[in-house]
Amino acid sequence: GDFVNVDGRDIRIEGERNLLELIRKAHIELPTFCYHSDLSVYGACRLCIVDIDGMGVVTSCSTQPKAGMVIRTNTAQLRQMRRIYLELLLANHHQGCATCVKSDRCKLQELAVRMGVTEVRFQTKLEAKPLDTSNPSLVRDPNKCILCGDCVRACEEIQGVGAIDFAYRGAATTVAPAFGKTLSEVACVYCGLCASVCPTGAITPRPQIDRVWQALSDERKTVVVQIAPAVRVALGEMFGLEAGVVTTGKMVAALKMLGFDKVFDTSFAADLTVLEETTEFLGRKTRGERLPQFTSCCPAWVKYAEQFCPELLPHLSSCRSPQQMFGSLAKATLPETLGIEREDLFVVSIMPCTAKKFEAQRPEFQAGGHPDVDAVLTTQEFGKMIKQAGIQFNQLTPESLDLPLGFKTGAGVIFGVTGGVSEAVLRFAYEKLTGVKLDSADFAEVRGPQGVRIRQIKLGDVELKLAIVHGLRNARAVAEDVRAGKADYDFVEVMACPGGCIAGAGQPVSFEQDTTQRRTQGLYDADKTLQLHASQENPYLAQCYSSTLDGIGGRRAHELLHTGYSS
Ligand code: HC1
Ligand code: SF4
Repeated sequence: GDFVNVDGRDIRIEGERNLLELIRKAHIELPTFCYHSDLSVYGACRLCIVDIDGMGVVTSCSTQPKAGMVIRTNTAQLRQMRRIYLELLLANHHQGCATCVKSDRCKLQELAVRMGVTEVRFQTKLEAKPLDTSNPSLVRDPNKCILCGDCVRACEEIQGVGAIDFAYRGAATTVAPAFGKTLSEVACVYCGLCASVCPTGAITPRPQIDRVWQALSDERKTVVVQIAPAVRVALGEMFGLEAGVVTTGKMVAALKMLGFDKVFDTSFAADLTVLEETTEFLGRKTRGERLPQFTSCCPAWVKYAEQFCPELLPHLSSCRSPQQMFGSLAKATLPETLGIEREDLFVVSIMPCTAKKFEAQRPEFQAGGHPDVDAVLTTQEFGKMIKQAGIQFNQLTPESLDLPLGFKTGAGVIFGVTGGVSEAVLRFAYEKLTGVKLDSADFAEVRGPQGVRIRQIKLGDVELKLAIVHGLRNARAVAEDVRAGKADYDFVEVMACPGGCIAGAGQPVSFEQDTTQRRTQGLYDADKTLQLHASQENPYLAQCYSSTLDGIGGRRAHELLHTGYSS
C-alpha cells in the first residue's frame, strides 16, 4: 500500500481527502477552526499547518496525501507560527471571556490554552458592534467573530439557505445577514447549524434560563417540564459522561431538585404523533391524495417549506410537532387534574434545538393569549441550571417520570435520530395494514447516516416508498423532484440537522469526532431497554384518547394536535 510518514511513523493512505484527516489516524488532532469534514475546505485559519519535506509549511486541510510524504506536525517553527495566528485572532476578538456564554466550550479559548498563548502582544482597540437579538432562537455577537466562515459555509452548503455571508472588505470585514439586516429579516430558519459550527461565542442559542428561574420561584405557578428524546443521550456530556449515555432518571431527580412540580416526556407526545400522523398518512394513501406526505415535526423544516416551497405545504402532515402536542394537551388537561387555573400552569420544554424556541412562540400555538409552551430551554441551558444550583449530577439517584405524560414506548424515543420518525410510523402502519402484531419491532433498513435514503418497504400487500432526508439542502432536492413529478414517494421524513435532533444546536458543544454516532446508538439502545416499542402499545395514550381526544383523528384531537401552515 501507499504510506506517508507522520512524525516518524508510517501511516497508510486509505482514500483520505486531505492530510488533516489522515493525520488523525496517527492519533494526532491538529488544531483548526475552519475545517469541518462535512463542509468545503476554506484553509483560512492556518492552524492546521504541517511541515512537509520538499514542500515546506502547508495547511494540512487543503493538501492531498501523496505516497512518500515526510510530514512533521510539531516543530518549533510550527508551534511559533500557530501561536502568532492565535494571537492575531485574539487581538481582533472581544475578550469578555469570563462573561461569555460560550466560555467553557469555546474553541478559541481551548486552542489558546492548548498552544500556550499567555499574552496578546498586538491588542487592537475594538469598537463594540451591536448584538442581533431580533429572534427567539439565536443571538449573534459580531464582536466575537473570528471570520473563519464556518457558519457561512454550513448555512449555504448543508442547509441551502444562505442567510449569512461575509460583508465589507479589509479590516471592516464581518459576517452578517445581507444589507445589514437582522436574522429575523432574512430567510433564516433558526436551525442553529451556524451556532453548532461556530468555534466562539459569535452565534449562540438564545437563553431563557432567567424566565424559567422566575417561574420556579413564583409561588402561584405550577411548573411542569417535558424532556425531548435527544436530550437524554447528550446532557451527561456536560458532566463528564460519554456521549450516548442515557441519563433520564438522573435528569428527573435534578429537575425535581430545581423545583419542577412534574417531569414528563416529549416521547409520550411523539407516540401520540405517530398515531395521528400514521392515520393521516394511511388515509391519504388509500385515497391517493396529497402524496407524498412530508413530516412536520422539525420547525426549521416547516419554516423552510413555508419560505422556499410553499406549493408543498398541503403535503405536510397537519400534525403539530410532539413539543406542541404536549403543550396543548398539558394546558388542556393538567389544570383540572392538578386543581389549578390554566394561567397558573407554566410549561417548560427541554429541547436539543434552537428552532423549537421559535416554534413555541408561533401565534397558532397559543390559546387565550397564553402560549401552550411557555419557555424552551436547550440541553445546554438545562446543564447550566444544574451547575448554577450546585447539583452534583453524577451522584444523583435516578427517579421516575410522572404519569401519564411521562410514559412512552421506544418508538417515541427514536424520534430523535434521522429515520426515527419513519421507523416509528412503520411500526404502527405495519399493524394497521396487516392486522398482525409486530414481533420484531425494527425497521432497521431506514436507519443510517446517508443524507438521502430511499427505501421501498412492503407491509402486507401495500408497497410504500419512503425518502428519509436530513440537511435542508437535501430536503430541497427531494422537494424539487416531487414538484417536477420525478419522484413517487409516499412518505418523506425531513430533519434539518444532519443526524437528526441528537445533533441539534442546543446540544452540548462537543469537540469529539464520534459524538453524533454515540448519541444515535444511545437512542437505539434506549429503545431496546424499554418495555414497549410501538406507539400503539402505549396504554396511557389509549386512556388519553378516550378521556380527552375523542379517539384517533377525533374532533378534540384535531383541535389540540393539528395545525395549518402559512405562506
Ligand atoms: Fe426532536 Fe421531536 S424528535 S423534533 O428531533 O419530533 O427538538 O429530540 O423533541 O417536537 O419527540 C427536537 C428531539 C423533539 C418534537 C419529538
Ligand atoms: Fe443559516 Fe440555520 Fe444559522 Fe439561520 S440558523 S443563519 S438558516 S445556519
